[in-house]
Amino acid sequence: MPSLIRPSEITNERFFRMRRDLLVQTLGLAAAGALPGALRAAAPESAEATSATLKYTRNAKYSTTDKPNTFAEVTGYNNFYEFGVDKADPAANAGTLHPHPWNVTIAGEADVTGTFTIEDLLKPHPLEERIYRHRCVEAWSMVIPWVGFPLADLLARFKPNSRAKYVEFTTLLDPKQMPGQSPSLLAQTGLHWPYVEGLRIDEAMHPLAFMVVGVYGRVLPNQNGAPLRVHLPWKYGFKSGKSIVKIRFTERQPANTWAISAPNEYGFYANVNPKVDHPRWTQATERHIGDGFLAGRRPTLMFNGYADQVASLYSGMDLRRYF
Ligand SMILES: Nc1nc2c(c(=O)[nH]1)N[C@H]1C(S)=C(S)[C@@H](COP(=O)(O)O)O[C@H]1N2
Ligand SMILES: [Mo]
Repeated sequence: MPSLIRPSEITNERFFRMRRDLLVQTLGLAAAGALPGALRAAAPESAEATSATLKYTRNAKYSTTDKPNTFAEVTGYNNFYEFGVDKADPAANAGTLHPHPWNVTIAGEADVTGTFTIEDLLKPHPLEERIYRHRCVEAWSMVIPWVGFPLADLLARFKPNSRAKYVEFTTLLDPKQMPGQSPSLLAQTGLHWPYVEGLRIDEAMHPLAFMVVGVYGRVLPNQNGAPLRVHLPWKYGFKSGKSIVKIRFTERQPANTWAISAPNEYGFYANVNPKVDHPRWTQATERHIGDGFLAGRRPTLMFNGYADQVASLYSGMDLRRYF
């Protein structure tokens, strides 16, 4: 219960929004297509119309057969605190982000380091579409048709050395483009910028780890992390850093933004696990965005349904301790 764990400002905010989401579900508003704010303000038709189409092939092997969420849901119900804390905020506010031109710095324990244009980074990689499950730590889920390429293919080009045990991903820091980073908003979000996430190198090299540049066959909208974001479908969404400007290979486990803000609530691993609850809510079930009231909550699957592929990465580990 929140009163017992002295939640920070940010966790209060999250708790408030979760309760509101639950309320929405309870009232059946989502069923009526009347999800307030978030989904209605979303769905900017213009985003669909203006974003350039991509050339890609479908990857059935790594795609779920679950029905994808709509374009409106995927681009209108987002977490991207650099643009505000409500689900509709990123779609409404991310127009201030300029994803072109864009550079990415490669640093740390690798033979090839330096700053590269995004064109140089993307050029060698054929794009594919993968329909992935997406599970937020706030116990909601979606199914999203991402376009991108294996993260491993990108990382391998920099020849990480034997000390590269982890990879750190850093989001752009620029309060002019990302108004949620201005100091006056620190109290509201409680997060320290830039947003940083990290993976163990074997997780990053896993064939499911995906470097995302598009969604629904189109260039990634700003609110989804343009021009470059990662997605690890077996982990809670917060592991998937958006609008990445730096990739650093490290010997030590990187500190990640949410774990810094509330280490008892958000761990480094963040593997989807129905048996390890968040201190303030259950992870055993989830609300699937777009499901009607009558559908009820869905059971959460171990590793978000990807256990066959990824469980071996964690064999012998106590997943309650390494949550
Ligand atoms: N830079 C940055 N990356 C971020 C976040 C954020 O606030 N800032 N939110 C994370 C969380 S909690 C989730 S669930 C996913 C949401 O991705 P989506 O909006 O494309 O669904 O992005 C993740 N990456
Ligand atoms: Mo999330």
